[in-house]
Amino acid sequence: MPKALITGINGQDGSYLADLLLSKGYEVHGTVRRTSLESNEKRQNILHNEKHLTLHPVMLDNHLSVYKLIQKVQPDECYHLAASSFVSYSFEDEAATIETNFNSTHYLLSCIKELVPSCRFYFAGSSEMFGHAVSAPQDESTPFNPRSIYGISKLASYHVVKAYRDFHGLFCCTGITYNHESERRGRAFVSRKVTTQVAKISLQQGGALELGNLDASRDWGYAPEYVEAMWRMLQNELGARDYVIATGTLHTVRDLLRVAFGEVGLDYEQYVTVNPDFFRPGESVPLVGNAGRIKAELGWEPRISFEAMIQQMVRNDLKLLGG
Ligand code: G4F
Repeated sequence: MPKALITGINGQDGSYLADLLLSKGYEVHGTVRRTSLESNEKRQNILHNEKHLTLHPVMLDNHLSVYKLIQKVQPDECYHLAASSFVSYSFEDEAATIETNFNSTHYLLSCIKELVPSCRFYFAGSSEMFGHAVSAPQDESTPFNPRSIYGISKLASYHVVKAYRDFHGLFCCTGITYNHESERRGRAFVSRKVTTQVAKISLQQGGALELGNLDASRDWGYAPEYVEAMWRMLQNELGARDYVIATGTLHTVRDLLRVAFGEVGLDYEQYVTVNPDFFRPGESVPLVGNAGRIKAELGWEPRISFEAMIQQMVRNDLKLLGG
């Protein structure tokens, strides 16, 4: 039975990946923060499968803890998804973002090299590595140009992954994922913020919805499909390669509002107010990915449409609220 280690197993992607790997017969281990063990709510994405998982409360920004983890688990595959993942432009968050996102990647790779060099390693990169992109759509050969500490921390990790592949011969690779959403998405991200509030409004449990730039656009895909791409990357017979994981289609926040409010028969213009506090720095070139390489080499492509995904998220939030 192959053994997989997922960092950040209780997050959106970690939990879907755990479901997928269990269904494929893997022994699945995952890291969580110690505080997550004290709260069922923080583990709500994995509670349904928890008895089949082995959880490890580990500080990933501590080298010795990571060493002991790898020594204990001896994984065949490691999916490094844990990260401080909200793209903040606040200076206060910088040190923590770098420590969590960069050091954890380096510590995991250095321990894998020492203890279990045959372990295959996936790193969760991000379209934020393209940041102020030089062209659109972006693919694996587009120059990186991060615009946030989050993007910089991901790009630095990408280079460490590449170095361990090129200089130490490890099977390690980076998936450059664009935004991916689902019923398990955190409520600070715009898709879930909207679908939760739409459900509340429809059930007369909530009022106005405050958002930032309604004309901001993103390449939004469906998280369960993206974790399948991650798994395929570690089975790659061509060797360890980096891939862009995206839909190739842009939608605006306004499109998101139309679909979400439309699902409950309401007009978003009656409920939405714009708050400049939620605005981000402007974008002249949109972040939209070309996933042609992963389609050609691994046969992966997105299936569910943006509209169907958002409608499904609204229906799920209605159900959670008892509607
Ligand atoms: O949902 P968001 O906060 O996601 P963002 O910043 O694009 O980051 C997500 O995707 C990245 C790429 O995969 C990941 F690296 C990252 O970890 C995370 O998963 O914002 C999406 C868009 C932005 O353009 C934002 O300006 O929505 C716009 N937006 C407009 N009003 C808002 C709001 N975003 C949030 N969170 N809240 C608003 O009220």
